[in-house]
Amino acid sequence: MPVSVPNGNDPIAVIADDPRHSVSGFTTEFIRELHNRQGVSLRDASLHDKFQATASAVRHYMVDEWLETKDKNAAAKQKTVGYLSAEYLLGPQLDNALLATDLTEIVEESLAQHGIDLAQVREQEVEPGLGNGGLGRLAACFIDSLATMDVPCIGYGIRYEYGIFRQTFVDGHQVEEADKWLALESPWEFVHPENAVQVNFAGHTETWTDETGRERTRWVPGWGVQGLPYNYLVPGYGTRRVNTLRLWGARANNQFDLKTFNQGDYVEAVRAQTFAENISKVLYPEDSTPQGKELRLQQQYFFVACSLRDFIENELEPGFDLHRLGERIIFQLNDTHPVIAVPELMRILIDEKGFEWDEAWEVTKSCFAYTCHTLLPEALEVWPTELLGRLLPRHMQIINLINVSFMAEVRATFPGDEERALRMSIVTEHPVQSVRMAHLATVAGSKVNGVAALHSQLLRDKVLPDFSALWPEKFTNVTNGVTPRRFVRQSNPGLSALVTSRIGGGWVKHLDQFDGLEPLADDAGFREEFRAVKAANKERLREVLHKRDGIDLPEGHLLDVMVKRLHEYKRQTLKLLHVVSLYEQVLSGKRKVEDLTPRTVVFGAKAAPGYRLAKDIIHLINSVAAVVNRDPRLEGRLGIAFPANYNVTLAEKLIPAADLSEQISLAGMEASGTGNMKFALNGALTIGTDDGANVEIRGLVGDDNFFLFGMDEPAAAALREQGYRPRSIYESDETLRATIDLIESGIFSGGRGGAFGSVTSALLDEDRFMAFADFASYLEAQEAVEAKYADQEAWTRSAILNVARTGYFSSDRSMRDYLDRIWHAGPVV
Ligand code: B1N
Repeated sequence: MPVSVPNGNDPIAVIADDPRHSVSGFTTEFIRELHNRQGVSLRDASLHDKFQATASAVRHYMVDEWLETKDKNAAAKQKTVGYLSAEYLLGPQLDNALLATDLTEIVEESLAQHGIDLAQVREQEVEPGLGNGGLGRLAACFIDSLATMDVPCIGYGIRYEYGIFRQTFVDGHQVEEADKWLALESPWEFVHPENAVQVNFAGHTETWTDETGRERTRWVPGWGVQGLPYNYLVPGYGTRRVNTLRLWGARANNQFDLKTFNQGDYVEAVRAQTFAENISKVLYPEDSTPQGKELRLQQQYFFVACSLRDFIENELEPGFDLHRLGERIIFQLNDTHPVIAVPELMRILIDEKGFEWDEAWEVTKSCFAYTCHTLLPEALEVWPTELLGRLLPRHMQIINLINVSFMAEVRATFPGDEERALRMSIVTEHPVQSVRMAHLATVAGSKVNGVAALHSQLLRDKVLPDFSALWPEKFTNVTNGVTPRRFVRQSNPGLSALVTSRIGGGWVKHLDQFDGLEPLADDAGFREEFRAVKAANKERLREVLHKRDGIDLPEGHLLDVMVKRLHEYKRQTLKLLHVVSLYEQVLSGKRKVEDLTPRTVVFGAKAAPGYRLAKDIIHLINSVAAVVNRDPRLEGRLGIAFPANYNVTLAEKLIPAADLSEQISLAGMEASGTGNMKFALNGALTIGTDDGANVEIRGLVGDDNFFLFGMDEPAAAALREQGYRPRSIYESDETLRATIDLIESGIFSGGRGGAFGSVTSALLDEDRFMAFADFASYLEAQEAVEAKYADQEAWTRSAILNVARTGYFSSDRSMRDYLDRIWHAGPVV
């Protein structure tokens, strides 16, 4: 049954006044698309044809508003947010477009009249997986919020031909398959080959004297490529604004290469073209740990050069004075990936527009702000000057010049402190001469922000302390958020309808209205309805996992969910040790099986293909699952479900069904997390460390409604300082020892001991992220979970309070913070 949620006190969605906004109106559009786009009759149409026709017909309803938005922007001449991000993890588009156009019921009815099931049509969509995890999904939430808040924004990024790999399991091991998401074409994009942008690489620089006798520099590139813009519509909710996401695809450029190489090596010229087309071929599947590959730098410069050129040449009126560029654009650097935009803008202003250095630098500083998303030192991008200088010789010069004046400023402010100057330098000499992109971003950006309160504090105090001493006012925090449209309204229709029946529908745009639910936590009738929603969501998940993965979730279990990228710092192993310890306790008779709270632990996690230990952990999880799930001694009271290929589509089904949200990274490691917010907003309770945004979640929901465990960041730092010895914890903690010994016994590897030696010895010998140190505390917190779950009324009360108190984590609020404190921009209506 479709669930109708009115928009509450907000203006009705985009096209309510459109005569096409009716069942017959949609049917006309749909049949026209089937005929004209797919070239098939309804009788002969495949399910895929029906999806394509549905999607493109729905898109019709947004195009007028999209064009109108462009006109509005051009007339208003206000500041645009240029969000520069190498990743956008968009997730499926159809439901989002249906929600924005308020067409869900109309389309459902129209298709049903022709014997077509919208649910089946929906399943045809392949999500654009153009991101790895939280960073890419955050970018997608932010552009949704800006459109909804009527703020002009262009999202700029890369149209990867292959998104994040598809994960499969073969004998419990992760195997990657290419994500050919474009194989059946995307109905959502508009490509404009006529607006292709030239992007150059390599070559050399030379000086020349202009008419005024001034010495100038120019870049004589070695090869080039064209960037083709692919436009995606980003509709706001409950507004007429439709913003643009502009993703660039690389195409070979004949004229340029052939001219350059003509007299020389023709074959080399053609080879270089093929090679050029690889630039937008594939998303690097590393989350948090960039590998410093040349192709990645090419990708970064490629999309940034296209985007700057596009904004300056196409989005500003002819004759606009670029000295005032900062009044019209703020480029937000989503981590260091787009930071090469800084020297690119300098190059454009100086070499092409004839600016003096100081003028160009003033403009550049006003056009950028930088968001840091990590604390892991290995995640801070560094490019060898050899590589940068070879690929982008002019940019390397400019970076050196920026560094010269920056070093002069440091030395003037801290005379005689040469060590400080070396620590702060943009160019480091060790281990090889390299450019630290985070330093460059911090020097150039008007603001630098972390993504949760704790993270921003650690960023100031531990990652960039010298910079925060020099420019304290540059540093700020903006806690991440998630879009309530996708992650509550679309993904949890049951909860949406229930909430709307009590507090109205205004929450979809004003999530702080969730606080109106607070008194309902004490209403037994509401609690019962709330539980019924959760039960229905679990049932829906059971159907999805059965069909998608052949997994049969047991009924009536506590659903304990840990979904995120596989990384040691996130500590999936700690979760697994908990499961193995429960199993061990039953096997050894320390715990009666009937004392186990019936529980299914759900994992979802991709490992970077080159991250050996992470892949071994996946293999271990699958191996434990294979044994535990089949052991009759557990009487079906404990199980593991590990569906392969966790993605946005699955997240939308999994999160609304969860009871318990696992957010168990070592304190001080997870910059923010955003899954943690999605679970809380959907009424799961969190078991978590004092890390990232968990700190703020706990502060808002209260200690009674959150299961805290483990060391806090200062405690973890102190333990590391004093010398951490995981093996001594293993020796002194009987439960831990029995758990590790059970893994090493070979029981999960057909009797073969040592099969998981890479995992156990990483823990016993090093345990970089101190899982052993937090193990006892984690088990204790899990006992508290079981005690609370046994009292369903108390549990539900806490779950409702989690929903009621976490409206703060709307990405609309994050956007308001960026607008007020960093961008100094606002809506255009
Ligand atoms: O960004 C998210 C945060 O919520 C997470 O805590 C954080 O881990 C994540 C290189 C990254 N940080 N760094 C990356 C991704 C891809 C890549 O190639 C780094 N992702 C995060 C949103 O703030």
